Amino acid sequence: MDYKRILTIQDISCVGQCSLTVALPILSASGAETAILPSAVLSTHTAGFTGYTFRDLTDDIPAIASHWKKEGLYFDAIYTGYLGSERQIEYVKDIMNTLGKKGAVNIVDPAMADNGKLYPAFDESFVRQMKKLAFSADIILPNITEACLLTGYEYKEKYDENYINGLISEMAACGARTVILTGVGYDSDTTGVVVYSNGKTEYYRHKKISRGCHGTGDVYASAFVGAYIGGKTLFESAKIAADFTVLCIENTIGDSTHTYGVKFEPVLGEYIKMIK
Ligand code: PXL
Repeated sequence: MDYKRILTIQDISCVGQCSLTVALPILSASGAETAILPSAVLSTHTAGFTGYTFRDLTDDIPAIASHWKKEGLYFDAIYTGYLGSERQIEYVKDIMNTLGKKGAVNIVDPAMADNGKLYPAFDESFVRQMKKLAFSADIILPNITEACLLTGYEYKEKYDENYINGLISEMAACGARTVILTGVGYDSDTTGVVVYSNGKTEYYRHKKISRGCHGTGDVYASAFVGAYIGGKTLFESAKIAADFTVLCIENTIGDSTHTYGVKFEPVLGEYIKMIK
């Protein structure tokens, strides 16, 4: 297997099992060299905690990127998650345009919303900037809320296949080439992921666990990126990421005191087996 170098750009939530504290170990477990660019440093994530600290690192980014250029450090894939500011998005776009090796894959998880709502730190103007980044990427990994915000499509909690096909068409019309749409369930016991690429749509249905856990979007996206950059197909990668995320949730739900993230570390070995 080729040894690939991935850059992931997302925040450090010091405690909270999301963003870089999830992406770095999962991508490393996939066998790729993983470079990081922290978008911001927070004491915890913003879902369910109050009084968290937030240091935006936007102003550090241009100097970091220009040092990498000077050193000739380029990447096989650039994968972005939760970003620190609207202004930062321009810098991230520039990094995608200039620091990828030939044929590099740009992957955007437009981590900004869930369950019909934007995360507390973001507003409409952030969404407008995120659209530019998302629709210039090779692969986008939104949930339904994020896909609706990116396209202006009406958000619905209850929906059918026609609704989802309409949402995918809107994404394609806005310029999306490959979409991994997460959290798509058509009945109460299952959920799944829609994989859209080259005009073709496939669906992977899997078990739904009733307790929603924070950080699973980041576990999913990181597991997907690791599998895909490691050589699995889009659909295999989407399936592996889903199966691994379910495993992480199953490993967590028995512990009612563990509320802020998923206990993914004890099952990382299973992820390594899945991508072999
Ligand atoms: O998991 C997405 C995420 C990442 N980083 C921070 C967050 C969230 C979701 O709320 O608050 C800081």
